[in-house]
Amino acid sequence: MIPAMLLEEIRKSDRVLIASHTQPDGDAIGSMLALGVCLKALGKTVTLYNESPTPAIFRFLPSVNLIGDQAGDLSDYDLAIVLDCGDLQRIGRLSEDIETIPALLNIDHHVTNTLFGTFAHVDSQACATAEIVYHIIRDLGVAFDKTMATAIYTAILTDTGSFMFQNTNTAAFAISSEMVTQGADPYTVAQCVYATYSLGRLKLLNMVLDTIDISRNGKLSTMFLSQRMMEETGTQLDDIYGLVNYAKHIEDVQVAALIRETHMGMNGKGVYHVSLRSSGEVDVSSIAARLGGGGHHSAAGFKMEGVSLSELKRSIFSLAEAL
Ligand SMILES: [Mn+2]
Repeated sequence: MIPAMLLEEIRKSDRVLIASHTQPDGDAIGSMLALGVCLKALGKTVTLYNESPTPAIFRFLPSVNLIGDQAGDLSDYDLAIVLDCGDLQRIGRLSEDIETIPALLNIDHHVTNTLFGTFAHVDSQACATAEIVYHIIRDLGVAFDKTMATAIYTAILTDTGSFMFQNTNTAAFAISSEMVTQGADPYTVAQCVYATYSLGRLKLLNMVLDTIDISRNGKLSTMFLSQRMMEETGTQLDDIYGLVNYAKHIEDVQVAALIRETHMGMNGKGVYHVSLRSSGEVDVSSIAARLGGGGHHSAAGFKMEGVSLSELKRSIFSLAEAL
């Protein structure tokens, strides 16, 4: 159920800024596109903003060029909508000023959502933010076209790990089925999202798999990705999409961590981003939240800086004892 107040807030606004998190995934991109196209159909002026470039695997989406990294003059907007972000900082630099826009809707499905904004609608039971966006579009009375259908379908497909993750619910199948009826083509989406790996990505995968370490009790695995590996393979951030899942598929592993070096400082101390994935039993969002990050039950992350790689690995492995 979408709250009437949320729909009213959208109906009465004319100039809308829609934003989502940096390093966007399929849910961030698909939710933005579907809602953006819907609001345009209602005659509103819409800007879709993401600080990061759209990953190559999502550039096939119809109307994807509506997404840009310029929000323009924020005083031009009467409404901001932030999608798929557990906290406002996830949108990047724009988080400093976006609250100058008179109304800010926070629409999300992360359990760790901080309920920022003038109105928050967080449904942690939703398989993807796109599930909530689907209901908003329906409640606004806008008919789905191929563009919206492909965006919603892609978002649900990727956020549920192709209907394999724990968040896969009946809505994931019901909405996907309806989106296919409305023009989404499962074969095309699968080809674009899963079958377009560059040679560089496969070489990077080879290097990253070589770094797999398993805790003594076998329940936690780590992988490491350095900036140098990306330079050597000529890969970009969007090539690492999904890499963390490989270490999760190992027998007995309950928690997989991908440690990505984002900045190398002096004395071997760096800045690291750690992605955590759970095979289901362990709630990694609470582990991430304890370390200053956030996410979902089965997929979460946090940042760590001013530590060496060995210090960081030691603290991650210490988590294994509690598993
Ligand atoms: Mn999501």
